[in-house]
Amino acid sequence: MLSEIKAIKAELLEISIFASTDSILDSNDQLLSSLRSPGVNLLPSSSQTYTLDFTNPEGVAPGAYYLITDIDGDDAITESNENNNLASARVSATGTDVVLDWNATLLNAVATDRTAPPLAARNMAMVHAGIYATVSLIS
Ligand SMILES: [Ca+2]
Ligand SMILES: [Ca+2]
Ligand SMILES: [Ca+2]
Repeated sequence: MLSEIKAIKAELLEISIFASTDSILDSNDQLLSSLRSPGVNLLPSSSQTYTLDFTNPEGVAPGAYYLITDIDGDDAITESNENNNLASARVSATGTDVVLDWNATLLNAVATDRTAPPLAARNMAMVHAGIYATVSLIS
């Protein structure tokens, strides 16, 4: 992400991880963990691994979420490309199962699409009928 600049010698590099219902970082997303690493010294095309520990905060319900990593969110490092410092991956939160994941995906789709309540209710009923039929076949 930061390899496009010739070399990085930063006093402080900020890395943050957020939980989001979509792959877009916005003010509604829950900050899970962040760190400020002193003494970063990267050469072009080199990399460094950082570990951020977090537990599910109380505001994050079980289900599927996107983890979004934001590097240099406070813009302490000047780069030739400031628009490639985010990455996201969809994960299942601790304590979830496939039904909760499907339900979370459904709720995320409704929230992202801003589906009107009558249509959302119909869509959710259809998805849950499908979940019930699928789980019935498995068990
Ligand atoms: Ca978001
Ligand atoms: Ca920057
Ligand atoms: Ca960049």
